Amino acid sequence: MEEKILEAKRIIDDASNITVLSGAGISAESGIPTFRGEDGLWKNFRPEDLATPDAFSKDPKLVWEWYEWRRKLIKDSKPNPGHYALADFEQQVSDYTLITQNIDGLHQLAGSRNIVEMHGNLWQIRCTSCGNIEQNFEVPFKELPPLCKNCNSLGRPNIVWFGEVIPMPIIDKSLMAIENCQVMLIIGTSGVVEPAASMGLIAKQTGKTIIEINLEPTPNSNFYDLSINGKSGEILPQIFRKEQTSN
Ligand code: BJW
Ligand code: ZN
Repeated sequence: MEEKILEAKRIIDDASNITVLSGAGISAESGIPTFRGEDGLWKNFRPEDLATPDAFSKDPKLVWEWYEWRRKLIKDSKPNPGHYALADFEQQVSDYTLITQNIDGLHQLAGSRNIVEMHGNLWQIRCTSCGNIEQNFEVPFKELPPLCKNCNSLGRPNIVWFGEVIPMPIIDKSLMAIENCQVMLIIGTSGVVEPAASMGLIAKQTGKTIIEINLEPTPNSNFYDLSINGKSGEILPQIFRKEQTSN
């Protein structure tokens, strides 16, 4: 492990353009459940009942109740050392993009700036009629389901559900960041949900060095240049720690 962390440090020290792809695992140490695995959300909830456009048209209130529960959970949580290590690192490197599949907003709270939110944001409501997007931090909601401030139509979470297309500007920005980087860090994602899952493969095909940080091996681990298994909240601060120089 120590050896792998030193190797990651060496790779990162030599790079001036870094792209990160993060997933639910980076927020696990903030107490936010991941999706898959033993304690994952999909153990107790069926995605087809809660995270698809069909589920929302059938029962918007049920879907909103689930999101309200998650908003409460996330509002009470804080960024962890992994989020902070990435935010500090952004200040030290000339080109840096953080692509996140997370909707929790914890990277922003930690101070990260150049963020691409692939799957949307839990704190935004999008009108199903006029498309207006509103920032909303109410927990609990004054009215459920929430209505659009512009036109009073039904609001929905501004989140990409299964079967929905990720907005093209988001895909473009992600691909551009991958194309331009020298090193890609893939942190806390199982790598099974497309199109995020293919981002690492695209980076690899275009000759980038890829470092994965995950509690456990993933289906893509063998494909990457370096795969470090452990908690991102413990590993990231070690990778980005600046050595003390004596003078
Ligand atoms: C730690 C840790 C610690 C724990 N430290 N690590 C091609 C092939 C097959 C299927 C498809 C395909 N293209 C599209 C699809 C369909 C679908 C898909 O991919 N399905 C697969 C599941 C098979 N994709 C879509 O529908 C996407 N749309 C799309 O592609 O549009 C075009 C299209 C449409 C239709 C047909 C064809 C093309 C949209 C996907 C949207 C995903 N949205 C979700 C839910 C949003 C709702 C919500 O949050 O409320 O986003 S799914 C869920 O998974 C969530 C996450 O962002 C996403 C990824 O999960 P993530 O982050 O990887 O979490 P986990 O739980 O899976 O993994 C956590 C990891 O952390 C684990 O590995 C742990 O080990 C690790 N870990 N603690 C470090 N402390
Ligand atoms: Zn509206």
